[in-house]
Amino acid sequence: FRKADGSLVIAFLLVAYGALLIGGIAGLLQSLVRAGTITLPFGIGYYQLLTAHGVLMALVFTTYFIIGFLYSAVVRTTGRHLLTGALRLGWVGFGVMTIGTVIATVFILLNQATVLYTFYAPMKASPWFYVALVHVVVGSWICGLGLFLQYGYYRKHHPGKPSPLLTFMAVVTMALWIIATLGVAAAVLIQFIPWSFGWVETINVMVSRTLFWYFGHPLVYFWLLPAYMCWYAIIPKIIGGKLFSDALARLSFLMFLIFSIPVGFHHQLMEPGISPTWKYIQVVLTFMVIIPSLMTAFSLFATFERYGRSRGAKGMFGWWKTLPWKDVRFFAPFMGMLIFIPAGAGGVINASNQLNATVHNTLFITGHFHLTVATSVALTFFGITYWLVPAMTGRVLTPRLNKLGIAQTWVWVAGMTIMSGAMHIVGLMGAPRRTAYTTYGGHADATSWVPYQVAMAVGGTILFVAVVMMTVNIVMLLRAPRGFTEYPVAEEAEAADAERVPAVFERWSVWIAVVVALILFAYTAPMVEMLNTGVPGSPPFRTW
Ligand code: HAS
Repeated sequence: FRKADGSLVIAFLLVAYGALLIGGIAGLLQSLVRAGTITLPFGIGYYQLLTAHGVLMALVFTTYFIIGFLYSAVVRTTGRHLLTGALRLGWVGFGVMTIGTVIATVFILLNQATVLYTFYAPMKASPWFYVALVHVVVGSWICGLGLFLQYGYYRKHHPGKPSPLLTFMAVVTMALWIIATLGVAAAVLIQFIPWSFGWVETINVMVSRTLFWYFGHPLVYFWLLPAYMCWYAIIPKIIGGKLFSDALARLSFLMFLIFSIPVGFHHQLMEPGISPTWKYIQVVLTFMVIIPSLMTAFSLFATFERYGRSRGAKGMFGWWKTLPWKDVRFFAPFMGMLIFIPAGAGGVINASNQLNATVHNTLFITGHFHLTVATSVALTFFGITYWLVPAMTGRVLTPRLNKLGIAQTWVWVAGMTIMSGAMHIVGLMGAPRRTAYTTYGGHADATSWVPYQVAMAVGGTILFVAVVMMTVNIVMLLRAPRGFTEYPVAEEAEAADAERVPAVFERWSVWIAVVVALILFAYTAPMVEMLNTGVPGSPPFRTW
């Protein structure tokens, strides 16, 4: 890696891990408040900390890590350094995003943007918080342009050939992000900014929530797809095996692109103002988006089994013993995969209309996303970090650091199992999410939740230790001995496979047209209804 390209990637990773540390401190404090263990000093509020925790962990850590990783993947697999234009766009995007991130964080810490990471209206933040969000989104689009420029250059110079798998996946992930963020950008620009500056008096709450979830659901796949990039195209190389099928991996990514957007209503199943027919249609589409994850599970098992058998493994699960358990580059993502099995099952429960009525707005949902994004995705990102940082800085992962990485993974898994397990159980007992510690006047139900909330705080404390361990590991990685670290990329099991990738997979006009058609189908009628029934004077359109 050229130094200039490596520096860009490292800049993104450093902001990501800085956010993880501050978000981790906020997470620890709010879980202790919730358990009734501490009272916050200086008028700091539970919801203020919860906002900082959600924004820094779920939005800043992930987005920065992902953009840095996507850039690295494209540089590595297009076989050259970044074009000058792409590098410049990367830095400009980074700068714009970082201005926005700093402003947003300051306003959250000043208690002027205590609106949680979903910033639902009618909760109102300082207008500068929304202006800051626009910077983050626009900055990320500029970074996206840089990636597309590099991709376009590659395609132009390799006519008729499929692009490298990791580059293809990076392009799909960025396209998904851009299409999704159009929704949140529209909500912020057309609704939140005029309303928070006081230019208009009311806001159409249903439209704002719908635009948020139009973005919010594909957002979770924007987090997941980079983890899948690692699982499909990097893990096989780390274990010494080969990718099961290049075409299958591409197809699953295209399915995410198509089906992950028109499904936002599954977050709004309990909301009034949306007809059951449209909710039903979006639930069906939600079940479509489960399929590419099942394809991924199949492909991973096949990769592990094939590799095991090539090493002489016998029996149905003999391959298990042949995997490199002592290598943190494999172990951390593997624990992420393993936990994605119950995490995904929780998602299927949430998506089922009747079951959603039981779990919506309870701690079950909080448990679900701590297993998905905060375990499967986060552990995979940690696993990537152990080779990405050394590869970008010309250093090596020492055996000692490898051991520290394995220890960090265990601590994270232990903390998350306790915290998320307690959240799932107490959620089924009816405990609401996003509520400061309360005994509900000593009501028996609320009293029965307390032990679980204490377990959540114990898990949260263990997780905070894991965040500190990860921070120390990053510092040590940056100071590791100099040397060469490979950026692992798997070959396909069949050498000719890349040639067999259907050309239509990269005909973007087809896929974008399908995506737009599905979005229009799933959203037009319900949106028109929401606009027509909005409060008079509420933006975007209704003024009568
Ligand atoms: Fe979700 C709420 C439905 C996946 C994140 N989700 C959330 C929220 C977040 C989130 C953050 O339908 C809360 C938002 C808020 O603040 O209100 N989710 C789903 C469904 C899936 C799903 C159907 N979610 C995710 C992923 C996330 C994420 C991924 C982050 C990265 N979710 C919902 C619904 C709600 C929701 C409702 C709203 C609830 C409400 O009422 O508010 C699916 O995509 C899941 C499919 C996954 C699988 C698992 C496949 C397994 C694999 C691993 C293989 C393992 C191997 C290792 C090979 C079916 C790929 C094997 C080794 C061995 C030895 C066994």
